[in-house]
Amino acid sequence: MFCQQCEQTKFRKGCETVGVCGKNPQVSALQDLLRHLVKGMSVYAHRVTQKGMSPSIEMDDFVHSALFSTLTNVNFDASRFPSYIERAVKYRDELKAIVEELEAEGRKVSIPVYEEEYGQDVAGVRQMIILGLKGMCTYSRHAVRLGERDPWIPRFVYQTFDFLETGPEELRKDLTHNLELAIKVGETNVRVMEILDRAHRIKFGEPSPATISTKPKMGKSILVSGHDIADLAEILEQTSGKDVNVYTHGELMPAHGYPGLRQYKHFAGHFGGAWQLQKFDFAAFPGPIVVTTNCVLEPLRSYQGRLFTMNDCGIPGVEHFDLETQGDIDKVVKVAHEMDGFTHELSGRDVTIGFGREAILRNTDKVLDAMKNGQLSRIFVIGGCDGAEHKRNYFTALADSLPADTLIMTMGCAKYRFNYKDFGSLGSTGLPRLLDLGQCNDTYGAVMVAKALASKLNKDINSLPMSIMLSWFEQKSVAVLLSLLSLGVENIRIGPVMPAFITPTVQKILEEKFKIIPVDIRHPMEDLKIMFQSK
Ligand code: FSO
Ligand code: SF4
Repeated sequence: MFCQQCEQTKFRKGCETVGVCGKNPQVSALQDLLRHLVKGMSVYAHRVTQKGMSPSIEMDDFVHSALFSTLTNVNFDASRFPSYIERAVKYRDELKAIVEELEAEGRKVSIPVYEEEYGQDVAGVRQMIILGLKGMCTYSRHAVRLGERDPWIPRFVYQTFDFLETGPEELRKDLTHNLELAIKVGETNVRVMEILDRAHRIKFGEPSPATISTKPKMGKSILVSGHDIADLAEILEQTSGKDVNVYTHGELMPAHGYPGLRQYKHFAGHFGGAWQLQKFDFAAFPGPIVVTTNCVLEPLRSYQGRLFTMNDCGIPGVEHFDLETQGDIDKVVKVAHEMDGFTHELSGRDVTIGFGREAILRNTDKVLDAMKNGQLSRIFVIGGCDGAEHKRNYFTALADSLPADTLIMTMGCAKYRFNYKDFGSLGSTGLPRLLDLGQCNDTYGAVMVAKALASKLNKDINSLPMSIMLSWFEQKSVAVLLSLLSLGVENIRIGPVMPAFITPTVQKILEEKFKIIPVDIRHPMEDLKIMFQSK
């Protein structure tokens, strides 16, 4: 096996015997094969669209799911991949037949097997393109679950894979062209994040600030983890009136910001921390746990029997269910009723969530006044993921050291490093100093806020007193990074370490062209000084 798609990859080179995440060589090989088949399917799907026809909706949805299933911490179950592979082969053959029927002579497609033929720099950028597509497909999959389907997105995936496989050789091997394509992936991902932002608001209303508790309520309980708010909504609907409380875990915490979900009386609060703590959190939770999407880790035996996965997630020996075909979650409710639930008082803390872009934009004047009267010197945007490594304490140390005249905007699970702290409020504005915009895809909202502030100040977005940090871990953050670059955002700090697929040459180009800055994990205070000097 060889995998270097996430931040924790071994020795910052690649996982070769077994994944640091637990992915075994068998699953890795099946995922490689699946990705390869999706490329092959895309070649024909793109040809079909070029002829003015469309692959089926089933195929479009499949491409989201297939790529989602290969993301970090999504599917570790080798037994689930044959069906993906069969479908990829089936769709590829169906599409191929259409193309060949139309082009009587057929077309021999040369699919290069080894990325090595491109040289390390180009091969790395090609990886960045594919990983960005993976991240983008996960967001698109969430939007489709909410009924927002944009056919252009799978078309773009087909077209991009088609280029990577069969595009003119001189372009395929051209570093500049590949970098431009990577930025195009980012641009398309902005569109996907916007669609997802809209989809959440149409279904669940505009997020609004709220304080939620991590102190559990007495009674039977179900924990829902992952990213998919549509699934959480369905679970809330189906468990309503069934004498069971529903808690969020990990990246589902921002769901409490949506009024459409807060209306459920049994939506009881949040339990636990970020994804990497799930072995402690799930073991301690006295009820069944449903993981809608990533991140899921190989479970401890103590809770394996009460863990359920949905969508493209998979763990061998863990029950998988599909709300769309199965219809209900009575099985999960049954497990909740068989268990004790919370029977005695536990401590907890309050966390403020729900500062979506609208809530912040309504307070733009307050923010601008605070800048003018010296109550606000700088805004720090800390987005992306959390992870197990100690080096991510860089972000905790940084947030801890920010003076009282700063605002912190967060999105994604990176916030779990410091969101339990009371940062107080900003000067006389009444605004909390820590404003959480939501999930990692809500980076879209942060961009909207930055654009609004820049336009009010008659400035370019890069001249704002704002420092942006991306705590990267997996492929969604690759898509987010490419999106920010496509929008011309400069001086993004990336950490805790640079992706293994970015070679020194490519890093130099990104530093020169987009002014990206690798964080200095050992010296957060030095970094902070530089940021206050406006970088
Ligand atoms: Fe985190 Fe996992 Fe949202 Fe990632 S839960 S690590 S970038 O999947 O997606 O922030
Ligand atoms: Fe290694 Fe990350 Fe790939 Fe898992 S997903 S095998 S940890 S690089």
